This record gives sequence, C-alpha cells and structure tokens, in this order.
Amino acid sequence: MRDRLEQLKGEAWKRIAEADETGELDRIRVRYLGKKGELTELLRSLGSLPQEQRPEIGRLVNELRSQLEGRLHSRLDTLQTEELQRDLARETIDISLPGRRPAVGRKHPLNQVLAEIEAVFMGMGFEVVEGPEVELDYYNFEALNVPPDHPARDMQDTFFITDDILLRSQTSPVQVRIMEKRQPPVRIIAPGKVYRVDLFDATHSPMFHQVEGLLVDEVTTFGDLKGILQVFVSALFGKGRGVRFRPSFFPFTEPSAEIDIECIMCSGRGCRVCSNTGWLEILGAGMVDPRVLSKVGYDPEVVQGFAFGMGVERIAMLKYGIDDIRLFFENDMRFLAQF
Ligand code: 2NL
Repeated sequence: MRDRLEQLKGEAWKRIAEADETGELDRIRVRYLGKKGELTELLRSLGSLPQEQRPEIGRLVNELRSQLEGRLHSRLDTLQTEELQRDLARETIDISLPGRRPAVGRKHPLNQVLAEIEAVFMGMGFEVVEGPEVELDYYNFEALNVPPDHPARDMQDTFFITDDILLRSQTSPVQVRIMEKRQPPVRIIAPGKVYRVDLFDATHSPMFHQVEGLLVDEVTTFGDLKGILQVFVSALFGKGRGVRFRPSFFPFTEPSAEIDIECIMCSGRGCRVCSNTGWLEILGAGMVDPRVLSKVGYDPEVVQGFAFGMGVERIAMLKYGIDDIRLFFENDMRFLAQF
C-alpha cells in the first residue's frame, strides 16, 4: 500500500510539472481527486486493510491529497501568470508609432466670403433673413414690378415648376415677404441660393448665391445707399479701392445704378480681366420703386427705401482672382484647401 502511494505520488508530481496549460491541470485533478479518482479509490479500499494499518495509511492518503491540491494550485498559479505574460506581450501597443493626423475641415470659400459680407452689414444694423428657394411667381416677379412680358419671366430664363411656382431667380422675394409682415423701419439682408436657366461655363452657373439688401424708413436717400455701399466695398476690397455708380435699370428700383470698383488686376489701367475699361461691376442697386412699396401696403409718400443685390461667386472670384466659377462646385480639395 505504501509503495502504491509512493508510485501515485511520483506519477502525479511528474504530470503536474509537465502540464503546460490550465486545462491539463483540471484533467489531472479529476484523475486523482475526482469521484472515481485514483486517490479516492484508494481511500475507499482502506476497509480491506488490516485494522492496525488503517489509521497510518489513512493519514498518508490524506496527506498526499492535500499535497496534491497544493501542487495543483501552485502550478495553476504559475501557468496563469505565464499565460498573462504571453497575452500582454502579444497585445502590446507600440505607442512610439506616430498617429495619423486627422484632416481638419474648413469653410467653403463661398461661405467664407458670405460670412464676411454678412459681418459688414450686421455691423451697420442689418438683420440676416432667409426664405424659400421654391417660390410663387407673385413674390419673385409680380410684387417686384416685373412686367408679364419681361424676358426674365420666360421659361428660357427661369425654372418654372408650374405656371405660378418657380425656383427663385433672386432673393428679393424673401424681402417682400418680410415687408408684408413688418412695418418700417426695415433693415435686412437676404443671402441664399438662386436659380437661372444658364449653361454651366466659366462665368455662368444655373445655381449661384446672392446677397440682397433692403432698407426702408422715413427719409431714406440715394446718399444713404452710396454711403453704405462705400463702407461695404472698403471692407471687402480695401479702403483705397475706387468706386463708381453708373446709371442702369431694374424694374424694382428707380433710379437704378450699377456699381463698379477699380479693376483688381490692373488697378484701373485697363487689362484683359476688365475688358480694358479699368472697372469691374460688382453690384446692382437703386431706390425701391414706389409701386413695390405700395404692393406690400407701405405708403411711398411716407417711407422710402433702397435695395441692392450682388452675386457671392462674382465677389469671391474678384477678391481671390479666380477665373472659372465651376471651381466652386467641383469640390476639388486642391482648390478648396487654398482658402
Ligand atoms: C443684381 C441687382 C438688385 C434689388 C436687387 C430689390 C429688392 C426689393 C425691392 C427692390 Cl424687395 N429691389 N433688389 C435692387 C436692385 C438691384 O440686384 O445685379 N443682382 C445680382
């Protein structure tokens, strides 16, 4: 019996020492200490021994059982530590590897210029207002004194959806809607997308951005209009930039003017960009036609107003010397990242 115990012990120690994964230790435990384990069986067979040997052998079996448990436990400890070290080594993160720098976005150049324009007029007390791009013929044309036979009201020039619904061709309808709702003084600018039937080429786009402005109050003069537009030009193109007002015509203003600045490229000497005139057109403007005021319920004998309109793309092209409007809409990062 003693020999059998010694033999069991030798085998078990060897197995435990050779076990190289925790699952193997479980199998060893079952083999010796399980319900049908070899040591358990031995304990059960004690009854067949002579009475005087039983206490001594019983003590040895129990001693072996607790030694076995101890060894299994410490081997398990060792294996778990080794496994952890292996996992840690395998999952090491190399923190010395430089990271990938995320690309930082920026405002589209058109929105940069728009923000600049808005800031100038907000500084002079104008409020920024917006309105629908799908409009009624009434707000886009009728309320603005555009006659029924005007070329702008032709399908060749404006995107009609039905007979009386269209894509707005200017942002003036936003201003008409505001005038219908409020009493003077009105001091607003209306930025946004506008649509015209045009081929997409270097200087035309069927969709572009406009900023219109409107001021209506008691005693408003053409001199006020000139002063405000002079401030605008100085802010965007520099204080020394020459400005001229040239007589023109719009159905919604009378008198009307187109505003030119000294050519950005040649400073007035004459070049290809300004067609040798030395001047570049940047704005249309005028005193609001009394008929437009009457239609929204204002009394033209009591209030007057001025209005102006500009193309954001055109301003941005002149400011940055860009010669093709399509560059704004192609989303080529090599172009956009320059601003
Ligand atoms: C241009 C010219 C202009 C207006 C827009 C306007 C608006 C109202 C009443 C009267 Cl509600 N006028 N807007 C006036 C003159 C010129 O735009 O060249 N735009 C790109």
